[in-house]
Amino acid sequence: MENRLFARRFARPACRVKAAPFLLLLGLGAIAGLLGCAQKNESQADDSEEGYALLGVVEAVDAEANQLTVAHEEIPGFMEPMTMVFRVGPGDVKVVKKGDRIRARLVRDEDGGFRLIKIWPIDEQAAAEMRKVNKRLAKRVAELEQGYYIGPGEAFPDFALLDQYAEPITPERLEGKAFVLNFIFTRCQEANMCPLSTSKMSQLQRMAAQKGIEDLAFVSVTLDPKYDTPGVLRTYAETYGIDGSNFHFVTGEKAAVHQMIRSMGITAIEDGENVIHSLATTLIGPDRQIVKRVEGSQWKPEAFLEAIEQL
Ligand SMILES: [Cu+2]
Repeated sequence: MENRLFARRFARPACRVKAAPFLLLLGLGAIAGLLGCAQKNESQADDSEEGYALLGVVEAVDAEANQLTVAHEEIPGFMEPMTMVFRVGPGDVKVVKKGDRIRARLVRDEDGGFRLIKIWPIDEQAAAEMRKVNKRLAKRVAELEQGYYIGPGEAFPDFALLDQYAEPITPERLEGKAFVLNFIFTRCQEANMCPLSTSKMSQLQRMAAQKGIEDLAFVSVTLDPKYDTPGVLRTYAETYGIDGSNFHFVTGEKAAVHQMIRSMGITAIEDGENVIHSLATTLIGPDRQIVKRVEGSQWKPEAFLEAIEQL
């Protein structure tokens, strides 16, 4: 097996496409124009700095009112440790459970109410496990030559990220399943880019279900891990009416997500609340070999369904 992989890696350089020199020739504006998803940047401020950093333990979840009761630690210069009720997003009340330790940003609503955004569950043990796996992803990316990515005929890299249920997603969890992978971010305003891509993934999921195809999964990796928490992705998936049983919207530590983006030859440049990005859709076989890759948003669910049926 090792020989085969070894031989594959060196025998098939043609399946890696040289992309970077082309991109380097283009200015930022040109990339924005060509690749879409460019929105006017209203604020230059780094939104990770919005509000106050908060650490706490969830004491109650009110799914109806979209509120969490959180016993939080001291917020230096702002608040003593105390238990209070916070407004949160509709996805957050579904992802976060009583007893969870969380980190979040505390902001004020226009009416003065307290709101938590960017809510992440804290699980040090799981995070350490995931970092271990993502080190292998980082190593794989570091081995890629400038401008090359991991393409058809090669093995899909190791990774460990979190889905819209805050459950870890790894190739092991997808073992024995083919999966279709793409990249999106929930704030994308360009109808022809992420929204279209998500609609097509959802369409492909329905088509495959109608054909009775099992052992198939869908993975959409965020291009905006700073904003797209599991809770935000949960709301996004539900807005599209997606069956979450085999469709994972994934996020995680920024470095790991960016390595995943890089490994698949995607460009993603943060620009305020927007991400200027390219797109690609990839089919990975149950043996973890990359089978098919289509650049941009013009891929056809029918063509992917056909490729899936041929696996
Ligand atoms: Cu987009």
